[in-house]
Amino acid sequence: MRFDLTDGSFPVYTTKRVYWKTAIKEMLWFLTGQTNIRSLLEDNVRIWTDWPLDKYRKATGENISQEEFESTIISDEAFAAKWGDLGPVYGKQWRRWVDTHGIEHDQIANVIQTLKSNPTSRRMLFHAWNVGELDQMALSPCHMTYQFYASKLDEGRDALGGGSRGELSLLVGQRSCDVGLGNPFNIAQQAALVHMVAQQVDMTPGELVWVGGDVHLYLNHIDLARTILSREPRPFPKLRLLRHPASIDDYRIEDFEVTDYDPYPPIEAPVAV
Ligand code: THF
Repeated sequence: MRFDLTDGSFPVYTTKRVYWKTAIKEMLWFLTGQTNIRSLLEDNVRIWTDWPLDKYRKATGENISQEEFESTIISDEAFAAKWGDLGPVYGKQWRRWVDTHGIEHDQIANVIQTLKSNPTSRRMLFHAWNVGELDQMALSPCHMTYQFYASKLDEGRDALGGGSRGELSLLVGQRSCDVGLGNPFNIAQQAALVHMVAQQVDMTPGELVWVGGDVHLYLNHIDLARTILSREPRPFPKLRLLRHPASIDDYRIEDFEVTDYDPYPPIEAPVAV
């Protein structure tokens, strides 16, 4: 799939309401390098609870409710450390990939540095599929490779407007995609990432190109899919960043302003664990 990100276009699907703030909060959480669901829950994001909850129930035999599990994660730091961590998932690999010499690599900082210093590089990517650590992850990464590409570098700052150095695009390779629940989130957050990184390197957003490997619809999402197919898509909303944070680490959810979002009603569906 290809999504035009020029002129502030922000591909949040309209055929059901997508909770784009939750999706962006998840992206900001990845960028912090954290892998514990505690800070997500403090931010009222509950989309990762099912996996630690399932593990807790199986390990203890206790049939604790989701609400009680979540409130204990928030109130009890030791409990959160023991039961809220997902292992070396996205945030760890993005910001602290450990190589065979024990050296940590901040893949995000490296990409941004290269976009600033050598934007024709063919190595501007980060990857989450750390083969040696897959067995420690609660869930192996679904979206894996993020490769940036800068074009229109020679058009001069005035052609693109706003003193832009060029146009920034992103190619995402995703091995596994839950069409009903995950994909609307993933597309919105990946588009948001292009807007953020472009701002950090003085470029303008170009295109999000998304490649899915195993793209599946769960059987208990059939009604959701039928409803979505019965709806005529509306134009995508616009995204504006209200502030110019000093670095990729300084974004807050309040910095994202989405306008002209006119979705159809939300559709609830269960997530497969
Ligand atoms: N596993 C499966 N089976 N599907 C996924 O989409 C998925 N993810 C993450 C990890 N494993 C996955 C978790 N991401 C929702 C959204 C994203 C998720 C998990 C769940 C979800 O339930 N969304 C609802 C409500 C959101 C809310 O609580 O506000 C929705 O209607 O959008 C894909 O990365």
